[in-house]
Amino acid sequence: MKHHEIDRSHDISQSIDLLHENEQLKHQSQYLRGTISVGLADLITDGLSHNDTLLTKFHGIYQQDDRDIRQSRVARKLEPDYRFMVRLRIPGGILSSAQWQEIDKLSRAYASSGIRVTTRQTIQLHGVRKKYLRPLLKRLKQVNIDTIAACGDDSRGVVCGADPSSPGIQKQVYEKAKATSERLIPKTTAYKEVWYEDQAKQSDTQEPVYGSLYLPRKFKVGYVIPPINDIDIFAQDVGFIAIEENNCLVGFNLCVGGGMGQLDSREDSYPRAATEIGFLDHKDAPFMAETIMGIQRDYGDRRDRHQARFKYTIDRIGIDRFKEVLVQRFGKELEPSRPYTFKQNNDLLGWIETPGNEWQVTLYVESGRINESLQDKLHAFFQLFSGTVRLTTNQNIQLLRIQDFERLDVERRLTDLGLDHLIRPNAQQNHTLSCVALPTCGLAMAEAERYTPEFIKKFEAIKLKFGISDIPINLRITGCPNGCARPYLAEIALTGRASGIYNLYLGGSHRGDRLAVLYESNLNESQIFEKLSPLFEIYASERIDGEFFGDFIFRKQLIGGGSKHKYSGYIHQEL
Ligand code: SRM
Ligand code: SF4
Repeated sequence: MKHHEIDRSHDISQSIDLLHENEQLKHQSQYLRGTISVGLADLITDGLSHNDTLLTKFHGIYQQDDRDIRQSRVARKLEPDYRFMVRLRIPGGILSSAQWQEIDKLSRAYASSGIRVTTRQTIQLHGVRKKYLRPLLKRLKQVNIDTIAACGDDSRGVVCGADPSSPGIQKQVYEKAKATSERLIPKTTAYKEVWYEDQAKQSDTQEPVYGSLYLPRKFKVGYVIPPINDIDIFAQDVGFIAIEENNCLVGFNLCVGGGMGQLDSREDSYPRAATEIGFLDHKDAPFMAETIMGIQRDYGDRRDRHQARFKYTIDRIGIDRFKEVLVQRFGKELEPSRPYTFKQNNDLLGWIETPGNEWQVTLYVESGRINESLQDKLHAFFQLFSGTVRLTTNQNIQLLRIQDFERLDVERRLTDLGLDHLIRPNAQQNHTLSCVALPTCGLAMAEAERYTPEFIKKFEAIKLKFGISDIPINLRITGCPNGCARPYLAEIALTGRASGIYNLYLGGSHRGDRLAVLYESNLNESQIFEKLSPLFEIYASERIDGEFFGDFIFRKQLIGGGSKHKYSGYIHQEL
């Protein structure tokens, strides 16, 4: 086999009828067309048919309804208040100022609740009416943005970390992330047909890599540049850790099989930290990502969607067998992993000078939510900003490539607009993430984004009581166990179980290299603080200088064994 050929020898040979119904739907969808166009033309309902809502996910579009008013609409015998969430594809989170300004304009014209920066460094526009979907996507196209594969059983937005101290390496790694995204996105012409009404000639082989069944489940790829593990590399299905030598990018350490989502109700469902399996030349990274995606395509579970993520495939076939298949398909062995160090998994804050007399500054955005008033201020700011924008996987915005002579001017404008406080959030805010949850997320069991400001205030008050308020603690809150804010890598995490009730996880690290462990289930707010207070008290008096909370309770073995995941030690020890 030639090095870059795709081996389809393990193509699905099982009878389609035996597979999960979503597999049958994909197979019959004519490469993701379904009847979406017919549904868009049907103005009697604001929604799409059930099957089409599954297919639009592959196009980056989710049908949702406002859960705050769901019951009252049912009582009035009205259909749910259907609206769509549109997730953009922005590999590596990089946007020009002009692109930002257009997204800002479009969100005002077509969406209902501002802009949301996601934990995979892209933007979601919520509350888009069905009739506005096409106009929105056509306008996005004009600024070279699409939404293909932002959701669905395919390779999702490829994320990319940042290292401002080394812009050359950062640029190279970003180019890899972009190339990987282009390589892994579905090639069906259905997207153009449905959204741009462009009747491009259908090629004979619509999906040379995916085939008609696409992947068994979502698949996530990320690139990171040590020492900043901002993207949480160990949460990715496939992770590339940049290795530089003498200021040159030489290659990547490869991690496989990370994933956060779990079902509390199933013992065989668990978060998994990716396993580091070796080193590869930087040129091979996009092909490696495609090769691994091919293995998941062919070996992933297509009957049970709860066992279909790549992490379960790896655990089922075994890491050694996986490596054998990988080497066979990749065409060469991996080299042993090379040394690197992670220092943190949150964003670098404040003004940072980058080589070449340029600056970057990070604007903290609470839970990634850009509400109307913040959006207005940013609108005014961006009209005079010509640099580059980077969305971060910690839901923040970084302004990049600010020339030395522009810095004071940018700083003054941020201050005049009342945005300077975003440059200096308090340490706890910058270490807190939460997911969207209610009212839009159909899977939310408890509040997250809307609850976070109130929770942080009380959390900080308890920290103050024990004299540890100046020590940031990685805190993550999600409205359900799916883990969209990567809670199982936090020092303290709450995952929603029911309204006001959360599971409490403890013991992740500040570097994102150790999984947290379930400490207690089904706690309300006061029970959460009752559990945390004695731990904060011991931490305050017994910690070693500079020791973070997660490391402390891990060292002291204060965390129980309630978690389903098999490993709670460090994933990566410095080589
Ligand atoms: Fe997520 C499903 C929001 C990052 C694991 N996620 C959802 C849905 C689409 C709910 C649904 O299926 O109906 C949520 C839409 C809510 C809404 O109203 O907007 C949703 N996920 C998000 C975002 C917006 C959270 C945020 O606050 O930023 C993130 C968008 C990322 C993006 O731009 O692509 C988001 N989701 C993640 C991450 C974090 C990551 O990838 O780094 C994870 C954990 C990593 C992983 O995939 O294992 C994650 N989301 C899930 C899962 C669990 C998957 C699993 O393996 O079990 C679901 C549920 C599912 O797929 O069935 C889910
Ligand atoms: Fe929704 Fe759960 Fe993801 Fe939060 S973690 S956005 S509640 S699916």
